[in-house]
This record gives sequence, C-alpha cells and structure tokens, in this order.
Amino acid sequence: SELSPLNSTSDLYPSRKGKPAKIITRQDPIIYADRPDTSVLNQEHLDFYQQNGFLVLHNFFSAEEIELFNEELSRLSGLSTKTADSRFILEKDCQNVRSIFEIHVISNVFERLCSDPRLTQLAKLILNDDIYIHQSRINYQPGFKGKGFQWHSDFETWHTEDGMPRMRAVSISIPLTANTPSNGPLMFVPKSHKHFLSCSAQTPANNFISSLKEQRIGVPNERHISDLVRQYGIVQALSQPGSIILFDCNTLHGSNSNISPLPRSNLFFVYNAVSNQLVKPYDEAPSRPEYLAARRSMRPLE
Ligand code: 6CS
Ligand code: FE
Repeated sequence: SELSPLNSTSDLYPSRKGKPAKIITRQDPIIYADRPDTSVLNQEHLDFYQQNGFLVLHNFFSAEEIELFNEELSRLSGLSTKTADSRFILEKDCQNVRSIFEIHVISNVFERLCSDPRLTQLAKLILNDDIYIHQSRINYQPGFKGKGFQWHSDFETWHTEDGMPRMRAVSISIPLTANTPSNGPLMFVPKSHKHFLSCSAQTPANNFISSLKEQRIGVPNERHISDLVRQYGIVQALSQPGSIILFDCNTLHGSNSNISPLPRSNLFFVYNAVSNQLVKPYDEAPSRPEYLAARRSMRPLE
C-alpha cells in the first residue's frame, strides 16, 4: 500500500521498503554544537570528525583502567548464564561469545564507565543535548576464530528497526586489545556519514535473531559501497589499548574476520540525544528488545 503523505514526509531516510536501493543525502548536522568547546575537542579534531565521520583519540585511558575493563570482560564472557541470556550473542557455528549487549546494565564497572564525564562531555559536545545510552555492547574477535561484520551504517538499522528519527547519535568504541592491521580492526569509509545508503529488501520478522550473528538485511547494495569506496577509500582504525574511537551513527563501517592469534575486543557505548528518542520503528515491525534499543528503559545521563 502507498505511504500516507504524512509518513512519506516525516521519514527522511526511507529504507527496506522493497523499492530500489538508492543514496539519499544526509539532512542532519554532524556536530550539533554552535560554538563547540575546544577545550573538550580541539579544532583539528572537530574538523576531522566533521569531515570524516570518525575520530581516534590516543592515550585516553590509563593502563590500570584498561586492565580493570579487561578483567570485567573476561568475567562476563565466562558467566555460566551466557547460553540462557539473550543479551549474549554466540557465533553461528560455535559457542564462542560474539557480542554482549546492555553491558552498562549487566556490569557495575561498565555502568560507571558509560557515565564517565570524560566520555559524556564528548557526546554532549557533538550532540548538543542531554544524552542517554541507546545501546551498549562488547564485540569479541577471538584469535584464529573471530568472525567479521559486513559493511553497514548503524543508523540504517536503528532508524528502520528501532525508530531512531534523525542522525543525532554517536558511538564511542573502547578497544581493550590492540587493533592491528591483521586482527580484524574496525574499518571505516571516511566521509560516508554524509550519504544514507537506503536498502531495498524488507525486514523479515525477528530479523535481529540472525542479524546479530550475520547481517544480511540492511546491508547496502555492493554498487553503492563500491562508489563510496572509490571516492573516499577505506581507513582502518588502528589503536592501542587506551585509545578511543568516536564515530557518527551513519558512518559506513565493518571488519574482517580475525585469523591472527591475537584477540581483538572492543566495547561500544552509543549515546543518543534525548530529543532524538525512539518512535515507532519505520519498518512498522514490532520494536526490538530494550537491550538492543533503549525505549522505556532510557535514562538521561548526568
Ligand atoms: O543491530 C544493531 O543494532 C547492530 N548491528 C551492527 C552490525 N552494528 C551496530 C549494532 O550493534
Ligand atoms: Fe555497527
């Protein structure tokens, strides 16, 4: 059936409507603050983020802090509840933990970390609003066996499946191991955050159960990915423990599998603007669980 005029004007970023895939120009700001505080991020960093859609900051956490986070990480991945708790995502063909969601609820250490002023001031600077955690997770890439992530924009999924209205969210990734060229580092297509890659295929029921193991729906058309990569290239976010990686909700990213012996694990906190709270999913399917997309459970951070 045709969309009502109201719907077609209110959905700036239609995707998965069964229509041909296309590229839509971003309609939203990238850094929302009018006069960003350059004591939080200097002008060079602000310009880099604005232009490229991501930013790596080195020496952000101390070695002691990273050690504490790593201990918490191994405690969580060893929990015997992991096969019964739907927040623990296991790999498709083995019992390895691939991701754990809602780590700021499961763990006191990570609850404190997500509201650490060093992180929240960055998110507030970019989003220029009160903020809350939309999603938190750990992604594991164990040595030899780590599976990759297809190219995607997180916003495409959060908009379509979760009802996030606008591009006003930022992810902060905290690597707990070195991210080297050989262990499946996060890869970005710089400048892709200015283009919304609308997808064709509609969302099947309960898509998230398989998409979190291997994403097939909401993966942009290969021709569109090729076009952007031809123009802008691919950058690996290489980092040592202690660095953090900020990226816009619409930056195209992915990772290769990890056949190196060295594990790679990264924490992610996704901060959303309170004014950009979730509405009804744009694919009109039932909402995904709260552990993937905070709705009733959303709490503004100090
Ligand atoms: O479905 C999601 O919300 C997510 N999926 C991917 C591949 N990345 C971001 C997010 O965790
Ligand atoms: Fe992602």
